[in-house]
Amino acid sequence: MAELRRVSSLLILTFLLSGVVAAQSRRPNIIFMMSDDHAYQAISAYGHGLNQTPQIDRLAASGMLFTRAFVSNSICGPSRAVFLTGKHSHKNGFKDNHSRFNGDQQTVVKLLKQAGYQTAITGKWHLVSDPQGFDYWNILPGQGDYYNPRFIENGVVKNYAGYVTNLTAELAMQWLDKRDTSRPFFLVCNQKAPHRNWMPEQKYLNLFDSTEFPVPANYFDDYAGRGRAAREQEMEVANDMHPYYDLKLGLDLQASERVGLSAAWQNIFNRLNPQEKAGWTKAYGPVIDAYRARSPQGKELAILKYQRYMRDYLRCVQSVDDNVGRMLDYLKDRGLDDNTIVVYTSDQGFYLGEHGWFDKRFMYEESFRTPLIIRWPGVTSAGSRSASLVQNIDMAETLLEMAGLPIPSDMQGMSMVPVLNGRRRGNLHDGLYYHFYENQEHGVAKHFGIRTDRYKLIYFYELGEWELYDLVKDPSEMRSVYDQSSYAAVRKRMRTSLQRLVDQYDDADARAALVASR
Ligand code: SGN
Ligand code: CA
Repeated sequence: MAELRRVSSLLILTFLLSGVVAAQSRRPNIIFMMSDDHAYQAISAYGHGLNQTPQIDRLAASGMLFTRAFVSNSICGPSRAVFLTGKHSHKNGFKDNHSRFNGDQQTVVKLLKQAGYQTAITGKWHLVSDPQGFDYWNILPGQGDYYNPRFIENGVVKNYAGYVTNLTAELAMQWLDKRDTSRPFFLVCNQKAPHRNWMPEQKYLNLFDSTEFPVPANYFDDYAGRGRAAREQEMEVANDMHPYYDLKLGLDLQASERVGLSAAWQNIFNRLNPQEKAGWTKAYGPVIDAYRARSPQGKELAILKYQRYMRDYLRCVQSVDDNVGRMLDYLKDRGLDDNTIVVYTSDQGFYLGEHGWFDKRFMYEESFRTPLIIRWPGVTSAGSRSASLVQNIDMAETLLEMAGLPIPSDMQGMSMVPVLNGRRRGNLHDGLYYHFYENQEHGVAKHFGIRTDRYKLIYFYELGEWELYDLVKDPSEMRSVYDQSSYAAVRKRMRTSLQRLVDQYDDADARAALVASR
């Protein structure tokens, strides 16, 4: 009898365990790809017509594309910290790029790992402290280099020959090759590209040589109709881009030229091997010669800079797109695409000449918004688009729910699952909260604000200046209506809604700034 009981309990145990294993292997794999500074304007699925990204479009064609996805603090490290924690910057502690991430805190990675997921990250990290919660990490130190970069593999620095965008994807796929196939995986593949200083891969050095990109309607913005913040920034293509470092209007520099960003450029250029340098000289030499011969000025020079910027930026995007394709092929070839969720996004948006700018930081649309495409086999309908207001603060909770895990009560976002499965058609959020803290490089004043379906209220608290935009009447945000009497009721309502979000997210600095503004 005792023997029988032992056998039957063993049987039950075996049955239960096999159930656990089956449930685990049914759980979806997740590949999360985040590029750095990839503007939605530079993804053809978003329909801006600048370039072609057939691979990212392929992902969009088989998943859901978000036309109104936003970040909560438009800059690299902070955005990544929000993604990891599902908390706003003032809660996760990483407010600007000079912060250091406290890796001891709860992250979506750790929660997935605890639940049995294998976890890995390759490429850009930018959070200073070592990654935690990843079984495997192979990250770029700081911003990383485009050519022949160093990576830090689980703490050990190694040199690689090649182009960073290809390497980041290859390291990810090599890890996938080695993983334990009996368990689901969570793989983060973060591209450095197309971050400044936009150094394209060899094979794309001549792409777009004969393309003249359309200059944005507000490229020559005079910043009238807004406050000081827009006027006083230092991120204008025409005035703040460096001739060598950014625009490659000189390659191998004279010793006397090698100061400041010119020296930085020379160091970066010296990472190229002789063959690569020769390729660059061949491709850019004629451009440099033509520029020197003509020596354009004024408006002509401003447009030339824009064209130089767009060509290199979009060439970098092309390699990103190729590698998204390699990743999708990898999944397909191994029969993994049916059970793997794929996310493509950027750490924020970017200005491609709108308002005359490059870079990000502002709560204005181009940098506040970010591309977001999610394919969840069996859930997202192919080629669907969502205009729901969603934010990077929602990503951690979304991934947890996708994996069937509970959502910790201290996370501050909302799961996007109801949007992904089509049950929720409207906005996930009534209002999105934003707070930017880093007034250093590029001179963008600190600000916080709220965006609703139609309006955006921004408070530049260092300047004591408010701005209000009616996004239906003025989608390019050229004219603040904060002081217009016809918007008095909107202004009042928006200030109340902002106060509510500040309280809900418990942002003490913003609360104090609001009190002081009364
Ligand atoms: C660097 C760039 C800036 C850029 C920041 C933040 N300057 O400092 O142009 O805004 O990174 O970018 S550079 O001279 O070093 O290229 S972020 O994506 O890392 O937040
Ligand atoms: Ca970035």
